Amino acid sequence: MSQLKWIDFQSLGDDRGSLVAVEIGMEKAVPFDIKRVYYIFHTAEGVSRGFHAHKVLKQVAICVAGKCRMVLDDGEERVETWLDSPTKGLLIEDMVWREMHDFSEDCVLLVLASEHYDESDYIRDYEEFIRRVTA
Ligand code: T46
Repeated sequence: MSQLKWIDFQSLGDDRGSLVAVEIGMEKAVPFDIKRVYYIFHTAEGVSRGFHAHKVLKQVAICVAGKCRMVLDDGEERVETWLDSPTKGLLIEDMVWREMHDFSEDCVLLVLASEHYDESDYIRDYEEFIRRVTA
């Protein structure tokens, strides 16, 4: 994982405040057709989430409020970053292990997903993930 892939969303702010629009099928800021949107919020203090990879699913994670720390691991390299901007999306490709830590109390993590929910797409065992990416 040589580089984190960020997507910058234009802020359509004015003196009333800010607005970000994610349009599907227009400028293709998000490099897949979005089939699902979910958001993670009210994460209890000290709780970490994720700890899995996806076989096929690609996602873009945007912290629309607060912040959390994202760890991405492609089996060769482990990198981490703070998600703390509503105008920056982090692309999470398939076959990348992810962990989310240090959620602020006000964190709302919005995720755009390329596929519908499918539990069979998850690899929740790190040893199995490593076996698959190094096979
Ligand atoms: C990911 C990270 C960033 C559903 O029923 N539908 C859904 O679309 C999702 C995302 C989850 N669920 C159910 C499955 C579990 O019973 O909601 C429960 C919590 O899901 P999970 O434990 O997988 O949550 P996280 O925060 O560990 O992971 C989630 C996504 O599942 C995952 O794809 O990449 O956020």
